[in-house]
Amino acid sequence: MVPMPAMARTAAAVAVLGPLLWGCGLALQGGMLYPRESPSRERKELGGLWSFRADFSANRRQGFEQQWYQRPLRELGPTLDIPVPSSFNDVTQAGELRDFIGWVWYEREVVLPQRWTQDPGTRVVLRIGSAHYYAIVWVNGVHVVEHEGGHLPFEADISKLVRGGSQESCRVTIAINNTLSLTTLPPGAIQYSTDPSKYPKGYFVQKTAFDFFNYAGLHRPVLLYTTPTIYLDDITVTTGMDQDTGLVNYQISVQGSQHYQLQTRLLDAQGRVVAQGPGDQGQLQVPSAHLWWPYLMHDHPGYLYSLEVRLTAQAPTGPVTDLYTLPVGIRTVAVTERQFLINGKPFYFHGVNKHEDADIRGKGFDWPLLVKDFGLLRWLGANSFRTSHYPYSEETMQLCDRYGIVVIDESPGVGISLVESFGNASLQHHLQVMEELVRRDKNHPAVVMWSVANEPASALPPAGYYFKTVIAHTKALDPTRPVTYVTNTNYAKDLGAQYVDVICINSYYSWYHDFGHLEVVPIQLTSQLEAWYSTYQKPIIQSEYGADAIAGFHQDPPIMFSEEYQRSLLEQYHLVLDQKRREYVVGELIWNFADFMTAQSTVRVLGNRKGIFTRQRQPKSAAFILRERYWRIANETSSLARSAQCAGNSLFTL
Ligand code: BDP
Repeated sequence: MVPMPAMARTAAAVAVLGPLLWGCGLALQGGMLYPRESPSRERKELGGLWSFRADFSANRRQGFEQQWYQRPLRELGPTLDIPVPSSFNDVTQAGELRDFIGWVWYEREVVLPQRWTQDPGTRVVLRIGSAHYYAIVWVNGVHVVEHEGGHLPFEADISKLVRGGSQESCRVTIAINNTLSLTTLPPGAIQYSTDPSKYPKGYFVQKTAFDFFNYAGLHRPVLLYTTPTIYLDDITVTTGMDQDTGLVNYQISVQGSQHYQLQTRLLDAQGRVVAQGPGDQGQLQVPSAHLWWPYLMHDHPGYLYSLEVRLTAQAPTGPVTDLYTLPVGIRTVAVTERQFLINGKPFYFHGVNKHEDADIRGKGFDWPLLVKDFGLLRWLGANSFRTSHYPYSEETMQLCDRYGIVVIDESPGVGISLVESFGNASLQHHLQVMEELVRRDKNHPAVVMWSVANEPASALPPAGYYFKTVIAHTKALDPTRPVTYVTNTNYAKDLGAQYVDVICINSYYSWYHDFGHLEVVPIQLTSQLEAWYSTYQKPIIQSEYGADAIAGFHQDPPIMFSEEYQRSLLEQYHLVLDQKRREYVVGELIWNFADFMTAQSTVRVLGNRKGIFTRQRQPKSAAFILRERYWRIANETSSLARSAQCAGNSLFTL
């Protein structure tokens, strides 16, 4: 890295995150239940236009020096209207905002329902679905919470701040810094260039070792919700089967009092109570249970029960009731030496890797986009995806549960490439992120495996201890699911593979080397799969493979970047996968579902073009190849899929 002069170091200190919560210790306090409405809980979405200012000052500290959180932002200078949820990068015409590094400030006035401010029995919580990367939140100028990490929710109880006679509204201010450092997840580094003959004063850029644009902002819904002051804080559900009896184990935590009663009921999809039980924990038994099955594995995929939890207690203000309903899918997951089993049956992942990425909104959550993507997944016959390379929105996970789309749930551990990112600070943060991820997603039946990282430098000496620790920690948090990380390290040098349950391998034969030589794919892929399997005797997923294709570029015989080359490369992979899936390969996930934006470079033409759909979700030729393949594979294992396809794809209807 370029040596840093004093002036630049000041900028670095700011750009590389301001006030920090490093190493704030493990074992998270409290739950992170998705905010659902119920007779005892209300929600108020704070989506729409927020006031916004990027701090372009040289040291990026002007916002803190002038305390922008103390007064309305507009009183302290010009503001922009920026939509939430959205990345801020692509919604304006300003190139300097697209590539901005440092603190940006969001602000919004919120009108509060009178009861929220006057009823002492109401607890008001501010919840942020995701703010990338480091966020500090104030309400009416009072600091309420900070959070590190761009892909997981956090919240603050703001009851005390909004309560009181004349409060009709409150001002929410959120400062967000997108700077990535060697100990963030994903890691990055600020690189300073100080040669005045080449760069302007104070020039620095954000370096990263991952292949997607570092979009930033308030990416997911921000909302207020209420609970009573004695409330259901967390629910953990695990499920099993005994013959045809479904077992639903529940554990409930309550905050606000030691004295309360709990009653839990399980309702089927028709709303009939099928089991019930009292207390903080217990097991519900469901005779002749409907299992949660993946899409194309059963005629009713994604069957969900509803777990209704009712808390009653006596507060000083009077009797309290809190109600929360959690969707529950009854299913089991297991791994053998050669198989991945769901409900005891071999499951083959025929799916995709995705990104949260689209024109204009960047990584901002968007319902129309989500519905379109799920429609395309079902059209394709995809039964699964990996949340490459960070946790996706909670709403995405909910749709996976409902539609039976199986998920490999990946942490933001992507681009861990330097030895400095394997130190203790990184490790502690990685453990914390896994806690937050498991806490958020543990109850989703669709999630069948945790992925702690993508393509880390797993041959570096500290990687062995590092991944042993992260994987053991994840298993301790959730003993019910297998754990993996995705590797592209040579099988003989990979120091963490011994700790994973399933080997996930990425490879790009005849793309990043042997350019244009599709004939090398079968031999190279076969050698690699054989080497991995004979070394580890664990099931293998081809977790990435693919080729860039610019939609509309045609060359026959195929040439790189044409649609024909992408198709042909896929076909070469499929020759081998068709053999090995009868042995120990348990899945194949194409890279990538859709084209997506990356940092600019000579190897990226307006982003990564390995999508089988364009960024606007239109199919390239490869999509049709995969569709034919995925349905064929599904047909081999399920008579249902065959009949659905014959009957005009009635199963596709969303
Ligand atoms: C893989 C990475 C993925 C990249 C892909 C590519 O896991 O994030 O986008 O390569 O180069 O190694 O297209």
